[in-house]
Amino acid sequence: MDCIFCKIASGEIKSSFVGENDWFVAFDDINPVAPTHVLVVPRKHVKSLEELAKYDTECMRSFFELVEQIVELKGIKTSGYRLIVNQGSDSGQEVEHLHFHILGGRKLGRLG
Ligand code: IU
Repeated sequence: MDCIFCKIASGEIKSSFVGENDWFVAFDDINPVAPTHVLVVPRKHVKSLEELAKYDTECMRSFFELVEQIVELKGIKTSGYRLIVNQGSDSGQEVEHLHFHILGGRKLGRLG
């Protein structure tokens, strides 16, 4: 499958992970929009939140544990951060492999 995030997750494309577990890998976004901009990506080619929700609760727990590790590592746990998923064309989603953006390190402004 020609999916860049599958290739990053499998190590076929070299990337420096800022965190990983059995279900997810996390790496710095190549085009950051905040001082901290990390992507958390399922190792499997999951396309949507609905598809991810079919996996077991261990997967969900591992996701939130990894987010916690990353915000601690990046020093934004106390100051705060935003967790975003773009899904579908109205959201501006560019990569079809589901990914969660963690943004922080500056005032992020209102959504809208
Ligand atoms: P979006 O939610 O699909 O719009 O976000 C895709 C993100 O993936 C975007 O912030 C890109 O900068 C980022 N990205 C990346 O970090 N590495 C890549 O090789 C590619 C995109 I392609």
